[in-house]
Amino acid sequence: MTRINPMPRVLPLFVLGVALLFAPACSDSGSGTVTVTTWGELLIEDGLTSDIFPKDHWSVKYSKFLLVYHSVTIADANNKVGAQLDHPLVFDMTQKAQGTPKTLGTYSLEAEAWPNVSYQMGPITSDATAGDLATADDVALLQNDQATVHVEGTGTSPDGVQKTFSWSFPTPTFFEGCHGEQDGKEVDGVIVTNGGTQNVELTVHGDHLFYDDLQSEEAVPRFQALADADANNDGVITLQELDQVPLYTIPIDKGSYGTGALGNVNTLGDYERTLSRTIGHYRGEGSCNSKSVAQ
Ligand SMILES: [Ca+2]
Repeated sequence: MTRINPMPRVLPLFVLGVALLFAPACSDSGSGTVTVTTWGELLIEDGLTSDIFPKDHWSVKYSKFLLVYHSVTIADANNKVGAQLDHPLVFDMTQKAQGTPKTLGTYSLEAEAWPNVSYQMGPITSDATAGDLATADDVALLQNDQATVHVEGTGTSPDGVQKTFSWSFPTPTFFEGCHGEQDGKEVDGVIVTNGGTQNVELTVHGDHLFYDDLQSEEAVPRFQALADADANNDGVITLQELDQVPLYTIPIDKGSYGTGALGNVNTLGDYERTLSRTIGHYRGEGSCNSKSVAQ
C-alpha cells in the first residue's frame, strides 16, 4: 500500500507555476499524444465483495466517491512543464464510464521521456468544475464540506447487518514521482513516442480506505472495527463516532490498526483521515510519493 510520507509541509510551488495546456511540439523528435484519465476500478464502480475483506468478510458498496484533482502536471527531466491541468476537476469515481475513460485532458507532447508526473488531490476551490460524469451538485457538495474526498456507501456483514457512512476528508495531498508500467516496463512518468498515444491513468484504489494497517505489507481491508464504532447503533457510522475510538481499544482479532512511524494517528477517525490520503495511484498498480500540502 502507499505510505503517507510524514514530510514537513511543503509550499505548493507547482500551484504558482504557469499553466501550460500545450507544449510547443517543435523538436526534431516529433510529438505524441497523452490522454490523462482517472478510474476507480471495479472496486469503486461495482463494490468491494466479501472476498476483498479476507478476515471479516464484510462487503462495501460505494454510492458516491467524489474527489477533486488539481495541478496534474507532466514535466520532463529538467522539470520543463509539458502539460498541466488548468483548473481543478471533480469526479465521482462510482460513475461508470462505459468503456470510455473519464478524461482530465488530452495533450500533445514532444516525443521524449517525461519522468516527472505529479498531481494533487484537493483542496476544493471556487474555480473547480465537474469532470466527466460528475455533476454541479457533486462540486457543490465538496465545496460545502471543503472536502478533498467525499465517500458515501454501505457496509454489509456476512450476517446481513448494514452500516452506512458519509465521510468528507478535507486534507489535500500532493502525489509526485509517479511511476508505473508502460508497455511492460516500469517507467517514471510517461514516455511519449513520435506519433504514439499514451493513456496516463490516475488510478484510485477504493479498498485502501479500509486497510487495517498504515504501513505493513500485510495490511488487508476490514470493516468490523468501523461497524463497531456506531456507538448509538443507528446504522450510521459517523466520523465523530470514529473519533471516539482510540486505536489501542480495538481487539487484535479485529485488526492491528498499526500506524508505523506516523504520529498523531490515535483514533479510528484519525486513521480514516490518513487512509483517505493513500488512495491515489498511477497507471493501475503504479504509485507516487505522497506529501502534505501547505494550505
Ligand atoms: Ca451512529
